Amino acid sequence: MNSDLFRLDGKVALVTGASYGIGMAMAKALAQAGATIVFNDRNQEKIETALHEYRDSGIEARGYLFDVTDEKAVRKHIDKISSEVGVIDILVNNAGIIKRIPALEMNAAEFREVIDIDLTGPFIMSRAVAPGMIKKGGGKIINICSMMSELGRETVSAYASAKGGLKMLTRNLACEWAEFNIQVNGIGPGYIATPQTAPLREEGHPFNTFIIGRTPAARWGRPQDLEGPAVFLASGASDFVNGHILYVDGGILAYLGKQPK
Ligand code: NAP
Ligand code: GCO
Repeated sequence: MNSDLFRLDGKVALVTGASYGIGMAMAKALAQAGATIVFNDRNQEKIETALHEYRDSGIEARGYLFDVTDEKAVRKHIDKISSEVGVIDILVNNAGIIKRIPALEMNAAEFREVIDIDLTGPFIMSRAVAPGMIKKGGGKIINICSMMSELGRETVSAYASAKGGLKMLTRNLACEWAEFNIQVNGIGPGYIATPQTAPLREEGHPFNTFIIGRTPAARWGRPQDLEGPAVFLASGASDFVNGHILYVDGGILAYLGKQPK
């Protein structure tokens, strides 16, 4: 096997929402594999803080201020990145939000906001970077899906609808863009310890015990658990992988649940 199969030297990788959490962990891994890292956030202060953290890790990342749902701003910044850094070879659609509200209490505006960021945002981003990838002869798009791409649970109807849709957007774009040597795949993390899940991990929160019991690996995932899967799907090692969602869940989706003793 070619030992450079997992190397990303000379590649430009844009990871959305990578000022902390899962996005930053994946971005650091892509950088260690040789990629030049670009990321965005909606908050300049968070971008500045993240740049220091990347620099402390020996990574000269570039941060850009734009919202993934703002099509005009996205197109403007993709052009800006192309001229300032280079044409994007790897796009990781990581930016996302969740609203944990029972469906009977959620209003349409709250539902729409989650769909807009978690599903329409990845479409806008993918649509903006694809022309450059096509001109360049190919590229990699990685959509960050979820357990909720496959399973439901109370209070996350908008999020599950978005992440289920993101799974199918991944498959559809994979079908449309494979002829251009663009591989579109997904990563479906299990329950990962980040700011997004912090409310579920508070001391004594029943969900904490529940998730440990629903995870064969019997632990919360760490952002670092996603580093290898991200490098794999961003690299030449996955050139014949199209439309696949790689679940990184400690076995949750394989598990009916702890059997009674
Ligand atoms: P997080 O800690 O909440 O971080 C989300 C990131 O996305 C933040 O940097 C956030 O920036 C950014 N973002 C949100 N909306 C944005 C927008 N409209 N435009 C640009 N940036 C935006 O989340 P995480 O836990 O790292 O999760 C990252 C991704 O993995 C999400 O798509 C999430 O759904 C998915 N995921 C998470 C888990 C988990 O257990 N943590 C499991 C499966 C999937 P701001 O600070 O500006 O909001
Ligand atoms: C929740 C959690 C999950 C995780 C993740 C699981 O409230 O159920 O936030 O949705 O974020 O998506 O894969």
